[in-house]
Amino acid sequence: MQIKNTAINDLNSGLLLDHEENLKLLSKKHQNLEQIIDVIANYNIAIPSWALGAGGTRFGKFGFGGEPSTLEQKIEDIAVINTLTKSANAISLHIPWDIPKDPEGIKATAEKLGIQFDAMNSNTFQDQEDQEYSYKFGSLCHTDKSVRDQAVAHNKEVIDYGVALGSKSLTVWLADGSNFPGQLNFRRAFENTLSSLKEIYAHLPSDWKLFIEYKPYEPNFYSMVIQDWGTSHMLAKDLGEQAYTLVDLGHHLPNTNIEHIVATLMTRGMLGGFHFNDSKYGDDDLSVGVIKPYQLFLIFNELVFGMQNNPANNPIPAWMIDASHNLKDPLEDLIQSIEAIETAYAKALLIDQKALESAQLKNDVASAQRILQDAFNTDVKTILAEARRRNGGAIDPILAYRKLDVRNQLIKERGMNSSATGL
Ligand code: RM4
Ligand code: MN
Ligand code: MN
Repeated sequence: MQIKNTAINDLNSGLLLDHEENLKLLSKKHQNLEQIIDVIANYNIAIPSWALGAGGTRFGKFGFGGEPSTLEQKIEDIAVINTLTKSANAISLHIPWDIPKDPEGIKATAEKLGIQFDAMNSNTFQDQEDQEYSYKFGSLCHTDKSVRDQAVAHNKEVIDYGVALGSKSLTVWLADGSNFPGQLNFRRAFENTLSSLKEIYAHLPSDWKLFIEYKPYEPNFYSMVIQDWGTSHMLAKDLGEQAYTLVDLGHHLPNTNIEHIVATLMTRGMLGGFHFNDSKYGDDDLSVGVIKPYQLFLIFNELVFGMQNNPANNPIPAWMIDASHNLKDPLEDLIQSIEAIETAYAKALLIDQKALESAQLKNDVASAQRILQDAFNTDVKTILAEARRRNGGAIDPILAYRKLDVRNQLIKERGMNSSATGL
């Protein structure tokens, strides 16, 4: 299903008067409003190919109807999100969940719909039917060299798919670890992982980046080989200049100060990518901003500061939503996540950095807090709406999605029982 621009214009026209009034009020208050609208209008977040259908838990899965069952349909769904929000112009593929069997054809479909290929993701956390060795006891860290070789070969293959599609990065997330004390020799597992990663890194085209994602627990509950940002950073440093750490918001123990991690990585130019989601307990993969919007704002404060004060040349991170949808329509959920990310970003851009610096230098704690909270408490809905409108997107994307009856159209096209690949 494709949404026509005229349909969006029609829907916008009913909201335009109020919107313009709000915009006038806001521009009286904020001198740098134009600049902020511009940043948000140029901001894009990649959508993972595995987040367009129903996510499940180990207890079950409830379908939505009209889920995309092919890669082409997944790209079409992302194009729907992008047409409404103008902020999701890329797809991130997980191999082998989404193998581009005809890369040229897929590339052409994506191009036609204005979608690019973001980071490629390898999968050595599940066994596939045709696979010779099992990853039950790990992949890149495995005690058996044949298993490690198989996992390395898979990652190289994922890079090759990415090259054919025009992607520029590979994200490696490993489930490797142990469930029981004594099961794994930590140091041997680390060294095996490093040497496997070195082989993968050697296969990386010179204009590619390698992102190393960390996670403290799950699926292994006693130890994970890449448990934290420090381990990821050590591996990336040993690999070379094209390797970076990737922060997934759900991959921290409760109450971890993630904004501090972001700042520390950026001082060394080592923050390569970001996976957005929200959580109450662990890797819950809830829609972004539903539980801890203030934390997200504080993270964006560090990102904004890091990008504006960047002696270590941290590249602009690769942004991706890594959430799962058990209850909400995945497309509505992704639109809500995009709005939450852009809300935090716009609020962080409203922070009076000069005033904050002067409060910090004077150790004026109360003022520092007030400066942050003034920005956080500003309603930025109009900024987001204006950024979308200028790009031809919807003033209110969820409302437009519902008025255009997208889910029912998709069910008509694809049937009630079509289901998407993924977790
Ligand atoms: C992991 C991790 C990876 C994602 C998989 C599906 O917990 O977040 O980024 O690819 O889940
Ligand atoms: Mn992730
Ligand atoms: Mn995760």
